[in-house]
Amino acid sequence: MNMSQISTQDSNRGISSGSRPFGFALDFAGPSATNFSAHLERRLSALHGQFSDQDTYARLLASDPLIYEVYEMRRPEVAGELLHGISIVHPGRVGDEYYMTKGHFHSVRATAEIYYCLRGNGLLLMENQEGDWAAETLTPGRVVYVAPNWAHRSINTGDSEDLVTFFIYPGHAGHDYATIEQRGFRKLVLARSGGFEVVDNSVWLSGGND
Ligand code: PAN
Ligand code: ZN
Repeated sequence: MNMSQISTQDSNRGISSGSRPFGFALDFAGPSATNFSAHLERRLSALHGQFSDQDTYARLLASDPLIYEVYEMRRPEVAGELLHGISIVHPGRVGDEYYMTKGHFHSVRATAEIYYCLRGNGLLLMENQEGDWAAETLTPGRVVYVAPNWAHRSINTGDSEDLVTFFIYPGHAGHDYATIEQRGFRKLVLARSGGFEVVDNSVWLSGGND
C-alpha cells in the first residue's frame, strides 16, 4: 500500500473535520453511506406542482414514493469551499414523466456546478432566466458543466436503473427552489415508445402555478 492509499483510508472517517485534506472512493454502484456525512431523501410530495399529469400525481401521493436521495459531504457553506456529494434519482414515472429532482437555481446566480455520471441513463435539464434551455445526456463517465446562471434538474430516463451522479459546486452558492416551484422548467421530458421526448411545459408558458 502506498502513502496516498493510507491517507485516503484514514481520512474516510470524521470526514468534514476542520480543514484537513481528505479522500474517499467513489463507488460506481452507488454511495456507501459511511463515506458521507449527510443523507437527504425526497419523496413525491416534495415535487408538488412539478409533474404535468396531476391526476396520476394525486393518486401516487397515497404511497408518496421515494423519488431521489442525496448523500453530501458537509462542508462550511462559504466561498472557497466546494460542496460535493452523490445524487441518486430512482427509476420510475408519474404518468409519462420520469422521476426527477426538484431542480433549482443557485441563490448566488453566478456560480457553476459540475456533474459526473457514475451510473444509469438520464438528462441534466437546464435553463437560464433569459429563456434559453439545454439538455445534456448523463451516462456513466460523462461530465456536464452547469454554467453560472443556469437552473438544473436531473431526470432518470432509464427503465429500471438508478441514475447516480457526483456533483461539486461552490460553498457559497445556496439554493433557490422557489423560482422553479412557482413555474417549473420550460421543458418537460416525457417517455415515448423507444425513447424520450422533450416538449414545452404549458405551466411555464402560462407564467406559472397559481
Ligand atoms: C445537487 C442537487 C441534488 C438534488 O446537489 O441539490 O442533485 O437536487 P435538488 O437540490 O434540485 O433537490 C446540486 O445541484 N446542488 O447545487
Ligand atoms: Zn446545484
